[in-house]
Amino acid sequence: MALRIPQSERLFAEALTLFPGGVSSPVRAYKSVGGTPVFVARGEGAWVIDVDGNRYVDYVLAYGPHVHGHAPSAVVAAIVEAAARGTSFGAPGEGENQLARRIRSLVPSIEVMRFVTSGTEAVMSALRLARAATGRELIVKFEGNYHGHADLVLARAGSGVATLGLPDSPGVPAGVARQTLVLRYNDLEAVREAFARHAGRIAAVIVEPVAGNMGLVLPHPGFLDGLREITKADGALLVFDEVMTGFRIDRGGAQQLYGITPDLTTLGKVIGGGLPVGAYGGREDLMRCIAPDGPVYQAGTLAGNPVVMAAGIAVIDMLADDAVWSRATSATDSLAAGLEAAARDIGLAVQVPRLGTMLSLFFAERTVSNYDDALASDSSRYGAFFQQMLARGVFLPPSAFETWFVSTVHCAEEIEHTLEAARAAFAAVAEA
Ligand code: HOZ
Repeated sequence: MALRIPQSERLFAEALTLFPGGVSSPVRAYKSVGGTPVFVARGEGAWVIDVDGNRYVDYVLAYGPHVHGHAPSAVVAAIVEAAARGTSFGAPGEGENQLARRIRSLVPSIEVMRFVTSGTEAVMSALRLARAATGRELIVKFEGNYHGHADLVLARAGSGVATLGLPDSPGVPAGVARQTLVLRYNDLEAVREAFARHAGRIAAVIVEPVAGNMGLVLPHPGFLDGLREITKADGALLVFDEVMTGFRIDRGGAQQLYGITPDLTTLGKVIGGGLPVGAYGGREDLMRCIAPDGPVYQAGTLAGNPVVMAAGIAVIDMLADDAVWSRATSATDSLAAGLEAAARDIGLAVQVPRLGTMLSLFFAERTVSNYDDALASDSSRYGAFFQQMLARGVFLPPSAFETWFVSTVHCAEEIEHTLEAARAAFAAVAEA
């Protein structure tokens, strides 16, 4: 089954002369799945339409932000109205208060927050604050967790770094890399040992509470509680990177689902409705260290942008409807169960972890618990599956190390279309 994408091919040929890899962000180049990246012309609810007119059920959803699918009318109207009033002022706006109040009511550990313009910036700022507040320098992160592309968190990173199999951190000064201790996800013993060896020197542990950048990897029971206990006992801070999981694992994020209160949280994606955004926040005593209340500097010309705030408010308000939320989580469960059944019928071993509105697919015999397990899964089979699905009108992340996202407008029709495609795709993969 061949996909006809002459316009995408033409545009990609030109893009290769303009951008590294022909793209503005590496995973989009399809390096690990092969073929020409599809150029998207527009999105409609759960679907995207490419420049050649092909339609696909979309599980990329811009890597997470579109929890209500593409271009929901309430969000579009909010954006248009805000833009008509002016796109940026470099002055406070009421929309910042309105979005912040909503975030705080859903994620109460965020007592005080600051808006920034990307998840990367949120993480950089939160970790600077953690170092300043504790007077310590070491940061603990986990293999396969991705916290954006700042120097201090690039080691053994997931997402595009894993997809492309890149070496650790060319361009990152050795002195910076030495300040980051990289441990195995779900390995509490390794965390205990690190704290024993570096007692009183670790500023923060940063973690994706549910890892979404090596495929979806769930925390083992007790892992997150253990991180909370160990950090507290040592006087280090616990930072939950919920850029991906916020408003997706649960409406209050992974911290709500697991009942853990981190000291600081980073957010992005959903709170901007698909426009560039990030936020970090947490305990008031820590956040008051940020300038101008305190000495820790961080600023941004476009931070708290009124158009972004308007989009975020509309998205969060739509999430308040319980029926809407449970439709999305049920669609995620049906899709995951259907994928498992389809693979089992063909005799293929797959793992389909799912939680909230996130899932992923590993060609693996056993549960994936950490980065080494994810790397050991059969990513070339994933590439073949991806191409089969694309040709059948299903748009998946072009990497085994990215998460699939479901929206509140993925209904029975979209799930059935996807499962029908998956049955044929698994059969083709098994035969290859
Ligand atoms: N690193 C992003 C998701 N994990 C990918 C962003 C993109 O290519 O759009």
